[in-house]
Amino acid sequence: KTVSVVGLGYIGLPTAAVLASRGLKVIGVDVNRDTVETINAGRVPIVEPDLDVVVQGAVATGHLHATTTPEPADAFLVAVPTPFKEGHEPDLRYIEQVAKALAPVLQKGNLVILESTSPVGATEQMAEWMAAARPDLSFPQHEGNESDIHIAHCPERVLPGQVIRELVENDRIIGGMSERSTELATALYALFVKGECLRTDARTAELCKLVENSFRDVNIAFANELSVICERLSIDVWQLISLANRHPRVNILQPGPGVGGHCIAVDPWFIVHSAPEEAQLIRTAREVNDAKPLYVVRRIARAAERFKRPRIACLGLAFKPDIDDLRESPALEIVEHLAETKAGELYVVEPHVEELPHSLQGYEDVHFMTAEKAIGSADIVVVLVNHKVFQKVDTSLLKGKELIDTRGMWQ
Ligand code: SAJ
Repeated sequence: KTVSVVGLGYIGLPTAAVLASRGLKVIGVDVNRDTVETINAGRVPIVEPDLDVVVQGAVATGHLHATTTPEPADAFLVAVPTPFKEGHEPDLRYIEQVAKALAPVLQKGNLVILESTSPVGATEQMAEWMAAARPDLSFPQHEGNESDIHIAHCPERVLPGQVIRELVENDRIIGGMSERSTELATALYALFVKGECLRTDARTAELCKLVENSFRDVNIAFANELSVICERLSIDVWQLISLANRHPRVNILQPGPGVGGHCIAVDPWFIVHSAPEEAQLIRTAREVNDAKPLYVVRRIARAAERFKRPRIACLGLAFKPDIDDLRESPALEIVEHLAETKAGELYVVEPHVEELPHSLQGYEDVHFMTAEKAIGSADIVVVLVNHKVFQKVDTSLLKGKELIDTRGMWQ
């Protein structure tokens, strides 16, 4: 059997490589020629632990090859981005492009799985785009219907940094547009998933993925709101949370400088967009989390008022601990803001990257350095990411410095 994985990014490439390592013939498709060439050379264009070894093996044994033009296959697995447009409206243009690009190579009996995190109704919409281009084939219309093409939504749920392990171990939601679609998709995932494959319909699967990330967003917003309340009341939020969490039914998450990444800060908006009147709490949580970086900036500015030429150490730029991913990072947003407003001399530390990101280059008073050097020379020390390497820093260096610890690392 041949499986084609369309979109070779953070989800598609690991999935393609794992399928290939199970002995299937895998055709990877991506519009980016560089990505395709890199993969065919047995290398990986993204940073993810263990991915390089799996891809290299899959290419070397001939089980995985990448191309920019779709080829016929038995099953297609679509993992392309679903960003949002102005006004938080979901942007399905990449799914539409894939649907139109795959339509010509579809054959009777094919299974098409949408893995991209999508608003409710996107899987049906994808089927409609394909059906419009292939009037000679029948597509599932409603539950239980027999059709030439089978379609399912099986949302990805892996945590960046743990992708290879979670791809295999996590349970999967399998939401077919028909019973037969669910059955065929379950059989495909059973080839490499050790977790349980849980069956449902496509719309429930779509909402389920959005709800998982919204659950986390709402809970982080609760923690972030507590941190702001505690600041007003001069109470240590970290102690408060650890005490409250000793209750058997309380489990408060950790406050931080805001919520980053491309999932948790995006997906709740898809729910808000589908049900704007009803999704009150989910919308407010997004607003609370989005407001946190500027709150931290104001707090740093207040501390800086005491110094004539404040020297500020900023520890961490990544969107969460122990990764090198700076995209949609609240830590980076905060430092960019401090640089733009000339808040002081900025000593920026990010041990997981080689140099300052573009957005911070060209400022006279922004310097890239090690944690020890930054803390040693600063008046104000701001913890933005609780990287493991920072926990090894000698905390006696902090003596006499003003500490703003957004992650509670040294509290
Ligand atoms: N964060 C906090 N406090 C916490 C936990 C997280 O401030 O207590 C912040 C992090 O620092 C980060 C952001 O939230 O900025 C998101 O980090 P995360 O580790 O919670 O999640 P992601 O975005 O890396 O991955 C999530 C996961 N979803 C859930 O845990 C419900 C992952 O399983 C999904 O596959 C992924 O989104 C996705 O692709 O949708």
